[in-house]
Amino acid sequence: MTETRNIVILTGAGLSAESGLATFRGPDGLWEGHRVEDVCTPEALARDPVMVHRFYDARRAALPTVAPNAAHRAIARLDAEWAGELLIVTQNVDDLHERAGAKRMLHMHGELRSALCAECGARQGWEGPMGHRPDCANCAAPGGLRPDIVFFGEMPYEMERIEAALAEADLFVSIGTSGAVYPAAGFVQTARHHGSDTLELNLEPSAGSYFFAETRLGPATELVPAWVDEVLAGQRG
Ligand code: BJW
Repeated sequence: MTETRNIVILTGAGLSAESGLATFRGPDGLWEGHRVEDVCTPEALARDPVMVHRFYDARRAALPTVAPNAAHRAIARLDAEWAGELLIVTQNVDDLHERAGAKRMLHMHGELRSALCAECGARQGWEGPMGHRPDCANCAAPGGLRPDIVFFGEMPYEMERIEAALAEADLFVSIGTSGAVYPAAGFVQTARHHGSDTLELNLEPSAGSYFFAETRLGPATELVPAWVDEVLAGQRG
């Protein structure tokens, strides 16, 4: 078996569930009875900006009321202590990985604490509400700013960097994601194609569970710290 050196971790809403943030596709799904695929689109923003802004303003406002959980902290510990390459790719738009201390990470679906100019494409840090549709600080486009969120039909961020990391990975680990949304749902197959080992940590089997060499089922706050202990013990040899 290849020695594990390069790790890619993909995280989803299930990682933040035990911090009190709703997932998308459960019975208590985040979009309150709407299918996320119907409302999380550029067309929905154009059709009903008040509703879409209200939704993201409320989620941004909720961030200070939640805290990283044991799974976020374990991943941050792995980031600090793992001597090999590591890339944490989160689909989450919350800031709990960063607040736990993770550094080698990226947000492929955008961030609540960021605004995107629909005119010039500039991204800028954002706190507080955006429902009044502020002007862009970069190009001064009136009402140009929108939530910096990757909607359906839009290209996720940093795909080249992710694909490069997957091509070099010895171990791909997917945590707390349903495998319902592409391109993230296809990462396991890309990793396998390049010869990586694959592990899924989730409450229940994801849509692509059969692509993983191993699946462990349970809450992230139990599975992730145990897995990180295991990986770091292996590193110590
Ligand atoms: C626990 C737990 C606990 C619970 N412990 N686990 C037809 C076929 C294939 C693809 C397409 C198609 N038609 C269109 C597409 C493409 C489309 C797509 O995938 N659509 C699907 C509906 C089929 N994708 C896109 O449009 C993407 N862009 C794109 O493809 O661009 C073109 C491209 C081409 C080539 C290369 C690259 C790109 C953009 C997708 C944008 C997704 N945006 C959202 C919203 C973000 C903002 C927001 O937060 O509001 O991202 S949608 C939503 O889903 C959010 C999430 O990041 C994403 C994934 O959800 P996630 O994280 O998996 O959450 P859940 O709720 O689904 O699952 C939670 C899991 O946790 C469950 O499994 C639970 O069991 C588990 N869990 N508690 C451990 N305690």
